[in-house]
Amino acid sequence: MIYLPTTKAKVLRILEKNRGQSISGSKLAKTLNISRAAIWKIIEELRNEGFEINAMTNKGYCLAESSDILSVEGILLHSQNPQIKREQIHVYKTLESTNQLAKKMAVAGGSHGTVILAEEQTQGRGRLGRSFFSPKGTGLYMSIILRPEGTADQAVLTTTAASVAVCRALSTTLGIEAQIKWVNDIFVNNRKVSGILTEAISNFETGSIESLILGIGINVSTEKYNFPEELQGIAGSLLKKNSSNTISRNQLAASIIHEIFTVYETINSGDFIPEYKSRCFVLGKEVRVHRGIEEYNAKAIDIDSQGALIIERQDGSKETLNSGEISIRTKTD
Ligand code: BT5
Repeated sequence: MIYLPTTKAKVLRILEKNRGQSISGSKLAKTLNISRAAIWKIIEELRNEGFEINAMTNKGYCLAESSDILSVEGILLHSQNPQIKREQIHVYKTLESTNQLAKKMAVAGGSHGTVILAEEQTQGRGRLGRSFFSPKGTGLYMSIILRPEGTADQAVLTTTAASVAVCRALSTTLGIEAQIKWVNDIFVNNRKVSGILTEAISNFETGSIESLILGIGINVSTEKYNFPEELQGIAGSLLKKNSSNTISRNQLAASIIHEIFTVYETINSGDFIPEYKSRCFVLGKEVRVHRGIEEYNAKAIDIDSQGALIIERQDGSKETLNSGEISIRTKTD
């Protein structure tokens, strides 16, 4: 884990607050009540961790606008949600999978609202044993531990709610109005920019859900040619190269975490379902349903109050798809 001792965290917080502007070493030293040499040492450490900090004679240190390293400080700085505390956010350089670590932490007693992020995942997971390509520094890969109340299996509904939360965050931070493909994919300009994987940990004896691990992967600025060949026709990113949009991943992460916590408070009311439906581009379309070894064509007609997809089969019969074991394809897939 990237652990920042208090003074280092404070230096980073000041630099983040003044991003793009210089702040003198002596001012930093005075504010934090340490020597200029100590400041210099911390700046060197931060640089070694990848922070782009420029030093200008007579002006001081400046965290470059383009510096985009995930950090607890950076996320907190952009967080509008006072409920989100420093202790619950954990940032790692590299992990096999944030969901995998979140699961371990949940089993060990990790509390509701614990958030785990990684700069890269070496074994990012998708649904049904698929993988999620998670290259270093150009995406957001995060997992949140949720402790659902009651015994209902909220996994599908949580994925539904999280899809809406991610769309809201993209809208407020970037002005992007994304679309959703049932159940867990987020599309921008007909390309998948994000996938969500909700995994449940249940109590073996009672069968109740003890925790849900909500995993979200987003391609922020991965270039087309950096995706593996098989994904180049499917995957897309939020930011284009040289785009004027300079949002940092910390800012986006803060917004997503805020929107997830907000929407999760209304999970049982299903108030977000109308928004999910309005963004869900499969409704009204012909889809191919994949259920285990079975495959068939149908028309997607509605989303019910639990986030399940209602389809009409070719013989006119209706069916409700609510299992994580089902996936659908549209004609363009
Ligand atoms: C998903 O599964 O899209 C869920 C992805 C969840 C990833 C997050 S990252 C943080 C957390 N930790 C994890 O280990 N996972 C979660 P699914 O709907 O099954 O889609 C997987 C399919 O999407 C693959 O088979 C590819 O076709 C495609 N794909 C893989 N990587 C992609 C990417 N980076 N962007 C777009 N499409 C991708």
